Amino acid sequence: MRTGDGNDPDLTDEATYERVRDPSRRGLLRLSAGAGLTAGFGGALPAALRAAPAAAAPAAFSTAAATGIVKPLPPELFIEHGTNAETRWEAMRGIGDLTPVDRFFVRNHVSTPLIDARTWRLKLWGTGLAGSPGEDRPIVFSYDDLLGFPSETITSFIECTGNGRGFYASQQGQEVSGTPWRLGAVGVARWRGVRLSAVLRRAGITRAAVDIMPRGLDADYVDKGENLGRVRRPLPVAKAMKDVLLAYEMNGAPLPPDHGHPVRLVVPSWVGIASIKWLGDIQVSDAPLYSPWNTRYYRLFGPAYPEGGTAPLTRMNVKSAFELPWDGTLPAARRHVLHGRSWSGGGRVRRVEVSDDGGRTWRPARALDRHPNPRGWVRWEFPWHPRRPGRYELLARATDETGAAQPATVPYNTLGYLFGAVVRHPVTLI
Ligand SMILES: Nc1nc2c(c(=O)[nH]1)N[C@H]1C(S)=C(S)[C@@H](COP(=O)(O)O)O[C@H]1N2
Ligand SMILES: [Mo]
Repeated sequence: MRTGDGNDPDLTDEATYERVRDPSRRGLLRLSAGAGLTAGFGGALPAALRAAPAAAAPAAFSTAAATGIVKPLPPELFIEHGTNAETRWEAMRGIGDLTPVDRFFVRNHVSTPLIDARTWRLKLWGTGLAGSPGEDRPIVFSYDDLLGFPSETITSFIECTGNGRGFYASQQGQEVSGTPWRLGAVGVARWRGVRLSAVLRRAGITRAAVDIMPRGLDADYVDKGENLGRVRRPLPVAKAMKDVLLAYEMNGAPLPPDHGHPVRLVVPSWVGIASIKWLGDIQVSDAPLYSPWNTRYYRLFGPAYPEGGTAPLTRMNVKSAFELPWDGTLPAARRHVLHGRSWSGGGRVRRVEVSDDGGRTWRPARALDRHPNPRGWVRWEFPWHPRRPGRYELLARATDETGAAQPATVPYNTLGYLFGAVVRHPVTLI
């Protein structure tokens, strides 16, 4: 198989990936003007569509809640956005390194399916496996088969590519389509499961394999009347063989329904869409693969980007959040210790600074984690003694080990991905 060494391109390197795989550059695929530019996300789905019985679905569906999410979404922990739920950052105050399941964000294109692990099967097929098994005669693994592999545990964030999207409008005055998250579409969990590479090897992956396409068992995703099929997104073999997990546990318990029960992919540091939930099958191919999730979505379109869009997005960018209510109040004339977290798909966060004067002056925050996990986040604190009551904007900016930092503004893209600019967090002292 390709591992990215020798003459094989290392597709986990963004620059290489862009050069080798950009469909618009290769002329393999041309996006019609309307296709990528106006597409929205599940947040805009009408209620009738969200609650529709899933005729083509392989499993039972929860339609109890309007969101299609199974777990409780108490308003002190979550902000609901259509079929999605965002973590309130103040709910992370006093919480350890891991985001508990009761407050971990949920990003669902449709409803959470309820799948029985006892009858569940993972099917691998395609031209990148020895003997090129077709979809009709795949290599099959049961849940117990996966439990029989050596297990591995990693702590990694999963973050929606659109996390922070709402700030394109509120800070930059730019209209973008999709769920207007603030910064709560991210969580860190301890994931236990089986290395995807081990399962791909057992299934007979060949040296000719270049892409895999994991696909979920949730219902078909319908975007403005157009059925795009089940959620699936190609992943280069180099990343698939590197550090991807087939996870069956989250924070020490079986994966909960909303987070992919019985088995999901965890693709560390990459855009959340790569971490396919309710995994049903994986196509392994000796030719590049395409789906709407690496062509019309999850690429950057806009005047600052190449005609036809960038290559499919891979790593997440650097972000920071305060563990404070949004636009809340704090008692005036007191010393406060502000808390927050910063993270990056580029690796360890090396430095965090805070400003309370609109970014004119910055002072360093104090890291609470001595050896931050490159795939997780660093927790930090910042003593703050504001002199006057009134309205403030708190700014935090981080720099990761590659030197990537958070700018004051970011270029517009139509779908509002990767908002990595410094967020201006309002707070009033009374
Ligand atoms: N099958 C399936 N997998 C999926 C999705 C989905 O809707 N269906 N959403 C993706 C997106 S966009 C994100 S950000 C993450 C969210 O994971 P979480 O809901 O466990 O937080 O799951 C990804 N995997
Ligand atoms: Mo996402």
